[in-house]
Amino acid sequence: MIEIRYSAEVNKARAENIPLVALESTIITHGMPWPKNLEMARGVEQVIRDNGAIPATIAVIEGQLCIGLDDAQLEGLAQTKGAAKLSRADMAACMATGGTGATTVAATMIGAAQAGIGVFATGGIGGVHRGAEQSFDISADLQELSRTAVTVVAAGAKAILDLSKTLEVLETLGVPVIAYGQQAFPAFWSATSAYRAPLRMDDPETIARAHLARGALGLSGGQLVANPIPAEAEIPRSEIDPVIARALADAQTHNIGGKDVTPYLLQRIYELTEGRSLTANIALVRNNARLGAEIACALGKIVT
Ligand code: PSU
Ligand code: MN
Repeated sequence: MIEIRYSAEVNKARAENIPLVALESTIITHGMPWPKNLEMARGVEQVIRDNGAIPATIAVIEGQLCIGLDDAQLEGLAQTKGAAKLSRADMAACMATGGTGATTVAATMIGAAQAGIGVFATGGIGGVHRGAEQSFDISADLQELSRTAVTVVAAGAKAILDLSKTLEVLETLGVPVIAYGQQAFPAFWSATSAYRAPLRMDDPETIARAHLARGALGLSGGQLVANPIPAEAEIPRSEIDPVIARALADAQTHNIGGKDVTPYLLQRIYELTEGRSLTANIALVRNNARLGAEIACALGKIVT
């Protein structure tokens, strides 16, 4: 029988009506190197607890969809080499075959929705890759945002993507893109980009109300909250742009394709910045976790 397994901490939160925030696991297995990935995962969970909510890191472990991981599971996953990267297309297959895999933004949204969790915090979403007019490489995260009613807090889309095309596709799909506290759409390692976000909100309560208003209108799909990286952690665009260009060129030289593109680019940028991209990445995920917890708490107050 295929079933959902809740961690003890998540079960307790469900029983006591404490707000939950979902977290993805691909960022742990494919987004950051060991052992920083484990340190990040533990730290981000703690940020959520410190802000009045309970974290639910989502993954498929030996065929079970796990909503919330205990510390041993978190450590095990962080050390697993070759864990599958699961999106909408492969999550059910992984469960059916008893496999172990980490959930991307798309798959984490599906897991969160199944568990009745309305808010999810991560680093950056997948999007439209540069050169997509040739490669057709568009992340399934974008479609998921248009289908599954979860509010996703991210630091915009990674600057390795084509931000303009990513915003266009989100608009086509009817996904609200809400910049937090500013008008510019943030670009992951940098707080701003050349693009305006279509919407702006300045407090968690408004975001929570907008989430509920979508439900009241019967709209499928979630919201993307684009929360800029804190100023002190930012890598200026003038510094990160040439690094991104170099990483993209290397990906082409080595013929990297499909699911491997995003992990390859993140690893290459990590090497080229001598670890600075990782420090910034951790700072922005923590910042998103805090906002995610605030939105979850605001949602809890309105609903109960
Ligand atoms: N952001 C990060 N690190 C990551 C990812 C995003 O800082 O590892 C992952 C997320 O899980 C996201 C996925 O859903 O990359 C997108 O992959 P793709 O482009 O193959 O859809
Ligand atoms: Mn892709």
